[in-house]
Parts: sequence; C-alpha cells; structure tokens
Amino acid sequence: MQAKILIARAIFSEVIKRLSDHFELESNQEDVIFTPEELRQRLQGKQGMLCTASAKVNGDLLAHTPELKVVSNMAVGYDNFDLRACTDHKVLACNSPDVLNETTADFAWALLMATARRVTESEHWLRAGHWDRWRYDGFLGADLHGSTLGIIGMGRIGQAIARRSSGFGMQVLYHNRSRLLPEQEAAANHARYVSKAELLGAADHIILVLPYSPNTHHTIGAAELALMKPSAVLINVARGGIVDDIALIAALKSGKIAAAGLDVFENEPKFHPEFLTLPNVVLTPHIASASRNTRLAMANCAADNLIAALCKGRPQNVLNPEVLT
Ligand code: 8YV
Repeated sequence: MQAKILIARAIFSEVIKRLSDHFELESNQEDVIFTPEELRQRLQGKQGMLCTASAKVNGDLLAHTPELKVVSNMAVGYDNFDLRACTDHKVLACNSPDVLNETTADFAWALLMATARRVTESEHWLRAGHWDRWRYDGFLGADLHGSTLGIIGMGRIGQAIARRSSGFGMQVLYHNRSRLLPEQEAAANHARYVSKAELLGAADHIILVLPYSPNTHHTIGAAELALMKPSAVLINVARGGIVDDIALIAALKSGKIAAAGLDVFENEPKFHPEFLTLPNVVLTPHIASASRNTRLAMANCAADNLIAALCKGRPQNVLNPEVLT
C-alpha cells in the first residue's frame, strides 16, 4: 500500500508528478496558507509532509498527528521545526541544503550592490519624473571594490558569498559559531575570523547569513548597530528575527548606519510599515533562492528526502538522525 503525504504549499507540477509515482497525494496548488488547526486536520492519516517555512511543526501539532513519520522542508532553514518535539514523536525531519548555496550567494551580492549604489532609490526617483539634469552629487553611494566585507554566519552560503568578493579586491572578515579550517578560509578569499564586535566596527558592508534560533534572535540590535560605521551597509538574507527591525529603523533614520538591504523580516510576510517610508533601504520579498533551477532543485531535494524516508529507509538530509536508530 502506498504511503499518504500532504504537500502543504503549491510546488512545481513536475515534482508533484514524481511524488505521485510513490505516494497517495493531497496537494495544495491553490496555495492556501493553513492555520495550525487546518494543518492538523490535513495531516490526519498522512505519513509524510513536504512543506515550507510557513508550516510550524511543533509538539502541539505532533501530539495530534500520530501517523506522521517524516516532515521534509523545501528550505535549508528549519526554524519552523521544533526538532526536539520531532525527535520525541519519532518524526524524521529533513531540509534541502546545498542546492541553493550559489543562487543565494548571487542574490546577497545583488542586494548589496543595489543597496550600496542606491539602485532602487534612484530608479524610483527617475520613474517619478524628477530627473531633469545630471548632478555631481546625485545618488552618491559606497564603493564595493577595495572595501571590507563582514560576513556573520560562515556556513556554505557565507563561504560562497566570500568567494565572490575576490573579484572586487575586498578584504573579508567573518564571525561564526566556529572557526573555519585554514583551507576553507583560504578558499573564501582568505577570510579572517574576528570577534563580532571587531567585525561590526571594521566592516564597510555586513552580510548576515546565519540560521535563526533563540540563540541568534536579535543578533543585530541597537547595541550592535551603534558599533557599525555610519557609512556601513547591512544586508540580511538569512531570517527575520536575526535583526531587531525596530532598532534598525531607528538606525536608518538617525544615520547611525547608511543603508540596509533586506530580503527577510520579523513576522513576514507582514513587515514594519515604517520601512516603506525610508529611502535608504532596499526591500525584497524573501527571494534569495528564487531562480527557477534552484527552486526546482530544492523541491526535488525535499521530494527525494520524502521518497527515501518512506520508501527506501535513509534520506540524505536528516536533521534528527537519532530517530533512525
Ligand atoms: C526558501 C529559505 O525559499 O531555504 C531557506 O531557508 O529561506 C528560502 O530559500 C524559503 O524558506 C521557503 O521555505
């Protein structure tokens, strides 16, 4: 008998087709965002779920879904999973890492360049019909070439971002839970490990790429923003909640830092409305991994994990391997 799975969000039809060769499916191509109660109901009688960050998998849910064996996130981040609760309920949790590293690194650079060189701000101004002459001081921004890049969170995406900086002749500082091996530092454009405070004070541009957890909540708040250069540019392609958005708004308004590029927000898809009033912020709707190839690869990776877990035994990207033993 085929296992039953829920695909909790709309995904590529070719991935649905692949999954239908292995499972009895309930899909959600209308892309309804389920409330916790609806998710619980949809999961009755299901052994697996393919989901995204919008599905909160916690003890409350798992206490009411006794047949569930595996949850597979189409995301590298898994802060929507309570891993301990998954393990307690013997539910295997999987994510989809690696396939998005290079695409996400490309986007971090797009956001950094757009923010430092005021691309969207000047485009809005042009579209509004204000351009009547060239000016020597029109939209002066910050250089990337020859500057110092600070990366907080030096995992696989952070290292991919650092590698790209060699073309700009930049110096790279990084801060991370643990120091990289010397050969990894060399490959990441000779990145130098420093304390968070040193990085904040020395970097011209700072990119955040660390996972969200209670430990990384508000890694950047008022105290950290105060350590940054007034000319600094801050980029967040990691998760909302890593930055204290209210403190950031105050820093952008008062000129404590020059500008920010944000792909993620506290409470997204809602975000603080004051961001819309600030010219020195570039805002994008959580699209860092959004190239067609990469999103398809992420969906296939999440599907592979489900197929392996329910049909073959051991998925490649298990977050709580203790469930298997
Ligand atoms: C996803 C992401 O698109 O992988 C992640 O952790 O943030 C994005 O690439 C998003 O989380 C959808 O689940």
